[in-house]
Amino acid sequence: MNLSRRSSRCRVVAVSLLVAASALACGSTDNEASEADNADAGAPRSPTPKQEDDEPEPPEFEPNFDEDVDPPTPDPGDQCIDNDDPGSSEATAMALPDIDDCDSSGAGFGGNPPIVGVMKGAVDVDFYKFTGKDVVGCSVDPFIVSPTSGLEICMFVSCAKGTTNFKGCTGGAEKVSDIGNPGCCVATPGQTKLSFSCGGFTQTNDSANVFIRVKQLADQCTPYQFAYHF
Ligand SMILES: [Ca+2]
Ligand SMILES: [Ca+2]
Repeated sequence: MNLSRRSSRCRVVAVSLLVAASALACGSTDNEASEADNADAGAPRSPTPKQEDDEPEPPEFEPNFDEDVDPPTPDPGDQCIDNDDPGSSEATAMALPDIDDCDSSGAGFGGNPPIVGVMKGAVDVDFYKFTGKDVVGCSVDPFIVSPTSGLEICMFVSCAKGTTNFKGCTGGAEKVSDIGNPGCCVATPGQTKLSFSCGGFTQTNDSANVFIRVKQLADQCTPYQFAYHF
């Protein structure tokens, strides 16, 4: 399913709910007004209901998956084409451009294209890596999201300096990679965000090497895409 389409559908639902809520609020105000009119003089007046905050929450930075850019699904009869297949471990991961912790520098964010690849059968494992830089003015919150169905997608971190103090996942589940890097994994379509810090009390820079692992359970040919930021 397409996330942007789903999120716009959610906005439609949210707007509809707001309209419905306003209609209800108006209705109850009218009822209260007529009750107040009918009430005996001196009866305590019910307090004015607190005005609901109508301002919707600003949407979280949304990845720009392009539904038309989804890699074409190979014909079932055809061979599974898996060009530029990344390696299956941290050591042989495909290098992605380094980014900083401003979310707009991530793949699939800020107008940058998402990463696309192919899962070829049940034994294919695709590893990617990039360095995330902790810069002034933005916050370190590694995040990954994929609209593709049937994958397990993980993000593992290893601090550039000092020990990696892993703190947990928002969405997804905590896992450790084969070589011991902590991280978060999620079944797709889905998303997960990592929380961690680097070093001890004197270490304030949370720049880190980040590894992304893509697997699938089904033995099939699955073109996929994902977006991330650091
Ligand atoms: Ca592959
Ligand atoms: Ca960030």
